Amino acid sequence: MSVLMSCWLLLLLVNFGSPAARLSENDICLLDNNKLRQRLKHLQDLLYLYELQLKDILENTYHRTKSGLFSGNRSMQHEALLPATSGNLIVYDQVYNRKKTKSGYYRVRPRADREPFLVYCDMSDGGGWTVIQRRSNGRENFNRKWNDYKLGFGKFQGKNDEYWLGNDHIYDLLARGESSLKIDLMDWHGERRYAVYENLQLTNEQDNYRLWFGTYSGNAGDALSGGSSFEDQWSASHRGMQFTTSDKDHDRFLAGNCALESSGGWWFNRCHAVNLNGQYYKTGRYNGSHDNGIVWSTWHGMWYSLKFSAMKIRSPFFVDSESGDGEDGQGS
Ligand SMILES: [Ca+2]
Repeated sequence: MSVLMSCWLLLLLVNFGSPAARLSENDICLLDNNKLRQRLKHLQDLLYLYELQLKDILENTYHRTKSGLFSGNRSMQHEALLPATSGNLIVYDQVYNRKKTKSGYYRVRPRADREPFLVYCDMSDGGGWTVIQRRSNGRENFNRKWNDYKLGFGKFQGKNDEYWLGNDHIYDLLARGESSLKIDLMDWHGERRYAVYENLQLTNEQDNYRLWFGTYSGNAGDALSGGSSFEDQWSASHRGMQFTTSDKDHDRFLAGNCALESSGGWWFNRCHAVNLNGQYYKTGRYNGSHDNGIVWSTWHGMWYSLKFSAMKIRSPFFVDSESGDGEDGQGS
């Protein structure tokens, strides 16, 4: 595990370094000090996250439980690590019992010292997904403050209910081990796109739930990284950003609070290329003083608000051998 992490860190550092290496000396002189400082901050954020992760790995036994998944031979020790309730289905149970399990709300308990909570488990689309965010009808108000985003809000009953699972819950789910993020999107013509990011991570509340994610794949475009140009990435990449709400400003927009302008809590930079917690417009294209819709900029731009979004996570070690049944219409 630690070897894997080291190799990935190396790869990231190389990637961060490569744009500068391609620039001519003249171009490098044109980069102002501010941009260079921001890039340094990015690298410091990375270093900080990896120090946290390394500490986490050294203090826990994730490597042992993961290797157990592949052996196909569950030891008593492995059994003892399974949650006591109907389960955190992301990592363990569904690998073995998925055919018996339908999509729906399940009570999970990623941390033994915390109360269990309800999540929607999406067993279509390959199965094993824990849905951490959903927008589908605009009934839920997402323009909320820090504490609501921390603890979660919305309804956890019907399969079309809207909610934010809560930054503390998401943090606890992600702390169990490496997770992939899949984002399902749909526009007002019923067209669907998706984006997958490897290795989704959040830091804890002390660090304002700073976001990290790895390699992108999908057909919606890599909007979480801010866009294709260096300028766009500098101002709108969500990588390494802390969470901001209307009452707690941790964004990089010095003249104001991005959450106020964008009508929801998110990992704002100055301000965003993605905001899935924005205002729900029932028209697609919208106008306004701010681009505050449900935005995925690399697909429909900043002035188109999507009809549907769902953010969902699962272990990258999930054995994905079946196709989804598509019962929620979220499949790619
Ligand atoms: Ca600000």
